[in-house]
Amino acid sequence: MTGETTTATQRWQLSDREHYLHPFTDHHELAGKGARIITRAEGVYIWDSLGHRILDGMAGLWCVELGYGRQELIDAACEQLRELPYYNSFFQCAHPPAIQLAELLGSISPAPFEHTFFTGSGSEANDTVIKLVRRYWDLAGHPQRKYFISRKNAYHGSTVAAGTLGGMQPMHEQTGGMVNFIEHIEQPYHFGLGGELDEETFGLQQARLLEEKIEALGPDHVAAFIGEPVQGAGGVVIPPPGYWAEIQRICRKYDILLVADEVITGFGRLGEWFGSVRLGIEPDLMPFAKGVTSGYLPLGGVLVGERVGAVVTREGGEFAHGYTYSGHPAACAVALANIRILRDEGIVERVREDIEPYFSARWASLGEHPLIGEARSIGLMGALEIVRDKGSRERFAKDLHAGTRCRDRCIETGLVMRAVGDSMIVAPPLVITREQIDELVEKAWQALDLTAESLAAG
Ligand code: PXG
Repeated sequence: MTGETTTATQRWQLSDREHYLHPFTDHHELAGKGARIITRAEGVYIWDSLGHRILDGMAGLWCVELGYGRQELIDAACEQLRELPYYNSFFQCAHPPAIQLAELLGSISPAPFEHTFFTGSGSEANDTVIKLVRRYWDLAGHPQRKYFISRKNAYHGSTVAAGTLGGMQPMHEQTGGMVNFIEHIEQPYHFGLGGELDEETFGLQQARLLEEKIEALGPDHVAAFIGEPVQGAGGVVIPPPGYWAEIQRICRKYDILLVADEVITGFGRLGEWFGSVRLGIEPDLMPFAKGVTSGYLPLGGVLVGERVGAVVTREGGEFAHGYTYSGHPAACAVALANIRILRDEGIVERVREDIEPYFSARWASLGEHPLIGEARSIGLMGALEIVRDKGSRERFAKDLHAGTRCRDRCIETGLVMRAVGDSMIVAPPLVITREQIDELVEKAWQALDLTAESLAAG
C-alpha cells in the first residue's frame, strides 16, 4: 500500500462523508470510520482503494451471478447505447430489446408466464405487483379484495409500499402506517422460532398462520399472499419441507393470488431458473430484478402468469402505471446477453449438479466451529448462526454485536460475508469455482476464530 493510495482513499472518504447519503447506513457511525471504497472487480473478487483483494461472497448484493468483467455484457450495453440508448414503452411504442427479453423470459419461466412488465428495480417490481393485483381483482369483479398478506422479516424492497410489504420492523417504524392494507404473519424460521418442534411440524404450523390470518380478515377481502421462496435479506431462511405446499393449498382454497418474490432466487441461484421451481411453488406473479442483468445495469420486472395476464390484457381500459425506465433498452440488452450466457454455458445446471453439492458440503463443515449453532444452505445461499452455546442455541448479548464483529473480521481476512443480526450469510456469484469455495470456507473459518477470540476478550 503506497502513500499515494492512502491519500487518495482519505480524499474519497472525506468527500463521501461530506456529500454522499448512503442507503441503510448510520451516517454518524460511518463518519467515524470512513467508507470502504471499492474501485475495481474481476471474476469473484473486488478490490478496494487500498489494494486489498476481497472474495465477494455476496455477489455484490445478491446479483452479480456471472461475476465481474464479463465482456459480453459490457459489449451488449455498448452496442445498444450506440444503436438506441433510450426510448420509452409508453404511448403504444416498444423497442426490440424489451420485446425480445419479454419473449426470452417467457421461454425460461415455468408455464404459463407469457407476459412481463418491466421496472428499474425490485422495489418497483413489488409496487407493480400491488397495482397489478388490485387491477386484476377490480376487473375480475371483486374490488373488495384488497389485503396483502406477507411475512415478518421478509424483504420486498424499500419504496413506501414495498417496504411495508416487507416485514422489517425498523423500516416500518420509519414509514409508520402509510400503507394500511398489508398484514404480516410469522416466518418459517426454524432455528430462531422452532423451539423443540421438528422442522416439518414447525413448517406446517407456520404455514397455517396464513389460514388464520385469511379467516381473521375475511376471505373475501384478501387479494394475495407474497413470499420469497427462500428469505434472503432476512438471513437465508430456508422454509421447512412441506411449508410451501401448505401455503399453496391455502391460497387455492381461498382463491387468493400467490406471489413468489424471485428478486434473489431467480436466474439460477437455487439451481433452477426460478426458486419457485426448486420449491414446488406455482405462483401467479413473479417479481424479479438483480440477477436478470447480473447487476451490470439496473432492471426489474414482474412475470405475469396466465390467470392475471389474461384479465389485464383482454379486458378494456388502461393500466395506469409505468416508469420512465420501464424496459430500458441498454438494461434489456444486458439482460438478454446475461440470460443467454446462463443458458448456453449451462450455468444453472452447473449450480444444481456440481457447485451446489460441493458448496453445501463445505459450508456444512463450518457447523463444526465452536461458535456456530447451525450451518444451512440451499443452492448458492448459505447462513451460519453464531451462538454462545451450541446445545441451547443461546445467543451472545446484543451489545456484543457478534455478527458485525464477524463481518469485520471477514473483511480483514479478505471475504465479504454479510451479517443479519448474529446470522452470517453468503450468496457468491454462480460462476464460483470449487477452489474459490474452499477459499471462501477457509476464510470464513479464520474469521470465526478471530471473532471467537474477540468475543472472549469482551
Ligand atoms: N425483493 C427481494 C426479495 C429483495 O431481496 C428487493 C425485492 C428490492 O429490490 P431493489 O432492486 O429495489 O433493491 C430485494 C432487494 C441485503 C439487501 O442487505 C437485500 C436487498 C436490497 C438491499 C440490501 O441483503 N434485496
